Amino acid sequence: MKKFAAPLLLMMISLLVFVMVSFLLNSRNGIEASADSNNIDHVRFKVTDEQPYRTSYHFQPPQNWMNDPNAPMYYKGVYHFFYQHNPYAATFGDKIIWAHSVSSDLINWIHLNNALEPSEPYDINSCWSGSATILPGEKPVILYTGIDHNKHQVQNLATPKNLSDPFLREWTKHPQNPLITPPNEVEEDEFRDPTTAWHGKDGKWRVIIGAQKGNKGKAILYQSEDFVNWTVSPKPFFATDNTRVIECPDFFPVSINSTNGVDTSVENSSVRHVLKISYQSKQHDYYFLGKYVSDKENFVPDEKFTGTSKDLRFDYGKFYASKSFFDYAKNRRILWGWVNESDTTQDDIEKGWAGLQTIPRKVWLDKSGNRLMQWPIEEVENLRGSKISITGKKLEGGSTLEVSGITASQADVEVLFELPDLESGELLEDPSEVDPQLLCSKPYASRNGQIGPFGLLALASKDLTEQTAVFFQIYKTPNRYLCLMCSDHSRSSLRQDLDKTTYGTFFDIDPNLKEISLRSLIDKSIIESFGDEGRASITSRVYPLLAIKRDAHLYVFNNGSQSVIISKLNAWSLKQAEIGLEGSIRCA
Ligand code: DQQ
Repeated sequence: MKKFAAPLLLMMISLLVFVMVSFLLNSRNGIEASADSNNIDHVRFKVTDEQPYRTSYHFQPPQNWMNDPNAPMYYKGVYHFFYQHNPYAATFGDKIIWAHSVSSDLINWIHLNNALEPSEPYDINSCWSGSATILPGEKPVILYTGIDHNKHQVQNLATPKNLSDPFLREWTKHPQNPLITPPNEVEEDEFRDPTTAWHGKDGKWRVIIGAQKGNKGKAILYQSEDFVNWTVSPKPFFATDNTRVIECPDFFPVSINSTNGVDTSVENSSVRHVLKISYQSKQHDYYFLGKYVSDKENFVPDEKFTGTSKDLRFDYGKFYASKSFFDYAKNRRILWGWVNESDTTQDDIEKGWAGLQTIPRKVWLDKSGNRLMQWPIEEVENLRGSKISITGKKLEGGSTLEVSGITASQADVEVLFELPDLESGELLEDPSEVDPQLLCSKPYASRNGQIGPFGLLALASKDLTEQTAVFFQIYKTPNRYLCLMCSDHSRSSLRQDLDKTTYGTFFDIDPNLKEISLRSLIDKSIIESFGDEGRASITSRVYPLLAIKRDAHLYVFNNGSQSVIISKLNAWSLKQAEIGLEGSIRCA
C-alpha cells in the first residue's frame, strides 16, 4: 500500500490544484458576447473580468443558484433576508439550503453564514421554503419545509441560538422536529412552504401550508397554542381545481383606508385579507382579495380563480414564490419576489449564477378596493446619482426621443405622460375575450393604435436593433376605459436562444384620467416597471448583446396616431449597492 501513497498524494494535490484553478477561473464569471451579427445564433461567451448581466443594485448571492425569498423580517434594527440557495452550482439542486443576509436599509446587504442546511433525517434532502413569525417577547422563529430521508415533505421549527445577536447568525433546529407531517388528504411529496403564522382571537396560532391532492391545489390550515404542537383543520383553508400544487402561500391583512401595512394578526373591520398562491405549472403569483372568516377558518375570495388572464397577479412578468412581511419599523408591508432567468441553463452555468430578487416593494390596497398597489421601497432612491429631466415635450405619433446623460444600463426612470381625450382610444367591444399578453405580442410593425403604444425603450442599442419596449395603449370599451401595459421582449436581444415571451396586462383607468405614469428600474439584465403609480407591474429579464454598459441607451417613444405629451420625466443614474460578505463588503 505504502508504495502507492506518494503518487496518490501527488495526484490528489494536482486534482485539488486543478479544481481550485478552474474554480477561480469560473468564479470570475465574466461573460462577454462577441456580437457577430452575421452569425448571431452561434454567439457564445468568453470569460472576461466583468459580467454585463450581473446586476448592480438587485439582491444576488456572491455566486450560484438562488430561488425563493424566505422569512424576511425586521429584528432589533436589522432587516433579515433568507433565500433558497444551491451553494454548489448555478442550477437548482438536491441539497438546497437557507442562505442568510442582513441589512439596515433593504438595499445594501451583508451575506452571513448559511442559516439552515440539511443535517437531520427530517431535512436531509433539502431545507425548502418557509417563513418567520415574531412570537410575543420579540422572539423570532422560522417554520420551514424539510425534504426528509423518504423524500416526504415535513414542517420543521428553528429558533435563534442567541436572541441578543441582532444578526441572528445561528439557528437551532427544534428537538421535536418534524412538527408537522403530511396529513392523509395531501400527497406526501407536495406539502410545503408554511406561511408566517397569525394569532387568532382565541389566542391560537394559525399557519397555512401549500399542498396538492390529485389535480387540486390546497392550502391546509394548522392551529397551535404553543407553536410546537399543531392540529390540522378538517377542511382546507382554500382550494383550487386543476392547478395541481399550490406553492408558497402568503396570507395577510391590508388596511382599507391607509397605505400603511398592518401586522399579520390584525383582524377587524378596518382590514381586508389577501391570499397569494404561487401556481407552479404557470410560474405565476396570483392573489385574491377577500374575507377571512375566522370562526369558519376559511377565506372567501371576492373573485373565483379562473386560471386565465383575468386573475389578479402581483406582477405580470417574471416574478414567483413571493413573500411579504410587516415592517413595523416603517409601518409598511413589504413584498419580495424571485426573478428567474430567461436565458439557458448553459448560460447560467457559464455566468456562474442564476436568479435575482426584485427590489422590495411596498404593497397596499388601492382606493377602489379592487386591487393591490406596489411601489419600490423609498430606500432605493438613496442610490440616485446624476439626474436628467424633460418637461412639457410633445411626442408626435411615430416619434422617438433619446434620454441621454444618465447611465442607461443602471437607472431609475419616472415619466408622466399627458393623455389626449380618452374617447379617442381604440374600441374594444369585449375585453373579456382578449388576452392582454397576446395583444401585447402583436408583431411590432403592426402595433400602432390611437392612444399609444407609448412608453420607454429600455436597454436599447443606439440603432434600436435591440430594445425592450415597456409601454401603454389606451382602449375604450362600451362601459369603461382600459390601459394595456406591455413589456415587449421580441427585440430585447440579438440572441435567438432566449425566452422572449412578451408580457402584458389590462387595468381599469379613471374616466377622468389626464396623465399616466410609468416608472422603470433598469439594472443590466432586469427591468422592473410600474404603471399608473403602481397599479400594475411587469418584471423582465433581458440579455442584450449590444445594449450593454455604455452602449445601453434609453428612449421615450410614441407609436400611436395621437400625440402624447411628456409632462415630466426624471431619470437618474443609480449607484451600485453594497452587497458583500461580512467584514469585507464587496459590491454586487
Ligand atoms: N421552491 C422551494 C419550494 C417551493 C418552491 C424549493 C417554489 O419550497 O415550493 O426551493 O419556487
